[in-house]
Amino acid sequence: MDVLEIAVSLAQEAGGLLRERLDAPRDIQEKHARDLVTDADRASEALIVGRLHELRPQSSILGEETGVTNGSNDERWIIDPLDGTTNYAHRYPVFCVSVACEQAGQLVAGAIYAPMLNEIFAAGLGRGATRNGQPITVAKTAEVRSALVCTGFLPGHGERNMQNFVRASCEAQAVRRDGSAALDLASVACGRFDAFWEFDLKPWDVAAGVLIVREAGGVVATLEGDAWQLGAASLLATNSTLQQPMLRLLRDPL
Ligand code: 2AM
Ligand code: CA
Repeated sequence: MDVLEIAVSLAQEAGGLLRERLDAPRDIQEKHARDLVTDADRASEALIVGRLHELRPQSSILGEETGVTNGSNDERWIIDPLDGTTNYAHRYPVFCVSVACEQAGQLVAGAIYAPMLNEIFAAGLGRGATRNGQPITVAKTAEVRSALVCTGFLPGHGERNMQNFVRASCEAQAVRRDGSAALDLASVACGRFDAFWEFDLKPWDVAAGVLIVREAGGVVATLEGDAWQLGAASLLATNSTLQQPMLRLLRDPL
């Protein structure tokens, strides 16, 4: 299996586990105020990490729940075993597994699986992006007033994004706040959303989604308009045409 096939297979297997456990009684804890973790997050990560130890024993791993596992080569897997944990805890079916592979510091493969939507998004560097095996591209929307845009709020740090949320609500066709950054990026990649932005996301929230957006013809930048890189403090993903209009909108005073 190549790295893209591995990413897809791990995301699907872990997503199946999340789906199976969704209706069972769950153990839900707060890592920090309003930042949840469930037994399903941990089981999903254990499954993925175990498989990677078998399939890619020399690689490093960065997982949301287990942190860093150092390997001996320049390959690193970046995993969110359950993106959208708050949704999952409430049985709102918008959540996913995100698996990305980086080689020599470059994202080369990414997969996002949303089990309740039965959607697998995938991309390989230079190989395009797909949804359920079919090629996808970003939307052609050219004006903010025709755009469906999406954002998110980090638990406990919502104020920082409130003005942006108000501006976009006044100017765009509509704004969504769906609670899974990885799936929000996948939705930009397949043209459901025209733009997505958020502050302070972690590498595991976005690594796979950024590659999928880029391979679908979209553009990812920071909210300052700079080149985005893993660990950046903000992220704006658009269909490219809307990048400058969205940057202006999110900067302009009300
Ligand atoms: P999670 O469900 O994996 O925690 C919500 O807008 C997005 O923010 C989700 O992708 C969510 O991912 C993420 N998120 C929640 N808490 C976070 C934290 N403490 N740091 C970074 N991202 C977080
Ligand atoms: Ca998570």
